[in-house]
Amino acid sequence: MKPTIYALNWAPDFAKGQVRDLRVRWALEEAGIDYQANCMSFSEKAQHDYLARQPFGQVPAYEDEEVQLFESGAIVLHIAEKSDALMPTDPAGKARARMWLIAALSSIEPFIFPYQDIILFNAGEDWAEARKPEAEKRLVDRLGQLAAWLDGKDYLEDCFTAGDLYMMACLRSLDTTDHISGHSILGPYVARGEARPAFKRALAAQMADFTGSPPG
Ligand SMILES: N[C@@H](CCC(=O)N[C@@H](CS)C(=O)NCC(=O)O)C(=O)O
Repeated sequence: MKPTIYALNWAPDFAKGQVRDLRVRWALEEAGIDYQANCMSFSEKAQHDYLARQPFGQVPAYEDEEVQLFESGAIVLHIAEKSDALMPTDPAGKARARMWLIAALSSIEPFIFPYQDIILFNAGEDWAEARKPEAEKRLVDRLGQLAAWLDGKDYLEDCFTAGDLYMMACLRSLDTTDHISGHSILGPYVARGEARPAFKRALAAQMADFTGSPPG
């Protein structure tokens, strides 16, 4: 049985190429693991059967011969354990790759989310305009700390790992702004990820699966 990812058959334009099953598709492509995608409508993902896979009614979910999982970070880590393409072979290297994936989730994304809430989902609202400068400052400061670590390096550690995959995916979610594309260190770092053939295949596959209609 091929691993199955559960994804969406429709997303708003700004989310296309960003929906988080992309992270899982990318990991599977890097690992050379063939998979199938089960792409659902918004109403299908809210139904009882799917909530048994993903209690929050979100994508992605994942199933292979060993396990059913949700949470894109957990799924990417599970896949990474299967492939030297995503994890070094030594225990310390593995631990540091896991550390970076968790850093992306817990030390970078919490600075991205409030900012996106303001600029994407609540643009123009008085409260959003009032909070924007502080949210932007916090984000820029945190990105600066990451950039200082990456200065002079191609990847977070000696070679590309699942930690980079996840970090790059988080950073590229800022692609409607110039915080990454205009950054002298983070821009090239994310571009290095987006240039990987596995990323390109994953992105093309997600885009090709958007064949559905908006929720009615
Ligand atoms: N922490 C979860 C977040 C999943 C998530 O936010 N999924 C979004 C798509 S990127 C979703 O399903 N949104 C639709 C909804 O929440 O109804 C993960 O990383 O898997």
